Amino acid sequence: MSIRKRTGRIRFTLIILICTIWNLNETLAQQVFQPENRNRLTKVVKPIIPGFNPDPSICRAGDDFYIITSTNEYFPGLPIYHSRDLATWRMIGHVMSDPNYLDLDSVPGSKGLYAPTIRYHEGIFYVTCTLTGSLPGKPSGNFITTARDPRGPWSAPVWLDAPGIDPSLFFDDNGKVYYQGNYTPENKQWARHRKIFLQEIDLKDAKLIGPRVDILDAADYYQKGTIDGGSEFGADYLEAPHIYKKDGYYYLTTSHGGTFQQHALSFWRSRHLFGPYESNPANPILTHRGLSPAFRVTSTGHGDLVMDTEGQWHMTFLARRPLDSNTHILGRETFLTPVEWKDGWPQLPEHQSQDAGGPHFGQSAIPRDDTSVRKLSFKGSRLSPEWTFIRTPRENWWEVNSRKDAVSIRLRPDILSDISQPSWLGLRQDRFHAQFSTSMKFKPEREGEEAGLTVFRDKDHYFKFTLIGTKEGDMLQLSKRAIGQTMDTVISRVPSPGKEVILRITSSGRWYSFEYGAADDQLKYLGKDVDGAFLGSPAAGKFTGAMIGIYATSNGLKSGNTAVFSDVKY
Ligand code: 6LW
Repeated sequence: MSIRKRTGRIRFTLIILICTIWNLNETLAQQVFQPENRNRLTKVVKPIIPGFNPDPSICRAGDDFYIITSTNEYFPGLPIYHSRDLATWRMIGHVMSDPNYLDLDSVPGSKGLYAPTIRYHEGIFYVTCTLTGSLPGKPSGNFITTARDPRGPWSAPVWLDAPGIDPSLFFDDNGKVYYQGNYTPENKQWARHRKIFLQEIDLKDAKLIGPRVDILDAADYYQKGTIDGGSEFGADYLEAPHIYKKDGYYYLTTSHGGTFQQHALSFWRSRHLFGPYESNPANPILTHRGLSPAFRVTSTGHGDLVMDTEGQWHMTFLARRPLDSNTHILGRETFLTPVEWKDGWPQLPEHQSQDAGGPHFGQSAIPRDDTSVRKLSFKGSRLSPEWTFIRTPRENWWEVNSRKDAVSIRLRPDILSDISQPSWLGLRQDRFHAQFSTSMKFKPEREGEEAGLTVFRDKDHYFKFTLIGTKEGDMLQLSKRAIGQTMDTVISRVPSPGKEVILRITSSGRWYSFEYGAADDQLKYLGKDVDGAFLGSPAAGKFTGAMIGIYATSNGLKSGNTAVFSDVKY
């Protein structure tokens, strides 16, 4: 190639390079702080409570902070997380852990317990929440429960004559207490039209009293280009109302746009509790709807404020960490941000709105949340609070064996793809790079008896990694169920490696690997880097997130067999 030609090519490449850098600068420049982007937390990447923990509500009792989140069809309901530094949070129990108080029988996936509110007042903790999707004649709707100690016992829920969802409480300094929630107006102007109402509540009798007053109507903002950001969905689903009092003003916050990409959070204020409420000119103060749906944190909204002992305010909120614009395996997680007050309005701290990084996670950029694996112990007679059931267990089909540091679960007819209560115990998948392993002792006594591990999103979306009795003998099998399938698809199977086997599941973003063997250092793959994006697809587990669990079933038949799981590490 002639020198002339080579210099020409080098000059050409240089020009391309300069243009690219120029463009890059441009895009980054665009992402550097712009006042109108003040409502973005583009620097926030880590949840304070990772994994399926949506609709967080927070309160303070002295130096102790407590957060509760919604749990839909899972039991126990409404986990309570405790912290003293707002950074490290530990699950200390649940608000709804008595099967007599929480009836989730036949509640469909993503129904059940919706967004709760926790408040602390004069030595008592109060929780309000909504139970949806109950069978006719069963308890459902809004309820209130109380406790002196957040670890429990919590009182039996008292069901309230209140419409809608997302109930909250406000303790006014005149000693009166007020209930606020959202509801669908009879004469709704569009399907997703909601209003916020306020009514006094008599806590002694747990009854709403006095007039029920509408204090906010989404119709005032529908397609008006204010809180909706010009999107037709922006004023949808006005929900998650909370009221606070500060400097003589009553502040009302709500979320709108729905809990996914259009999610947004706004504030209103009034000198009078029952309004009228004026809208914050900077609304919404938090939304990532203007960012790519593949941005590393999306769906920000559903917030609740708390003031710490130094008078600094903080807001917990939900958000999602997509793997790509259509894949949200971990579901809605709990985040926290400091909040500043300026000109009588809450706002996000400026430094949170400046962006130094690229728009989203490529596979390589998935954050290596804490990837350490710890041994989970089975001590005493009870399971530790993290272990979760699908719906309310109505019989003791599991048994903790402290001596063996193991748990045994009985095979029962119920299966994962039914709206029932299977012999399944799960933990929230709370990191993109997770590893769950166990030593399982199990031998099918006849065809159809099955036990092993699962990655479960809902009855239509799961992986099963199980030992199963088949016509061809006992098999170790990897299978999956995805939307539209009427039966599980077998991905791979091998003859059973024996009565006692180590099973291990490892995730790396959307890829899941399944290993088995006699010892940790002798494991073989039954499936390597199997695509699990279906677990995070829009169709999967609308309001929930992926759960990793141990499972046993007799697939519809009667059985007296059990499976024993020990040496569980996660
Ligand atoms: C929650 C409500 C919501 O009550 O979903 O989409 C419900 N928004 O705020 C369940 O998470």
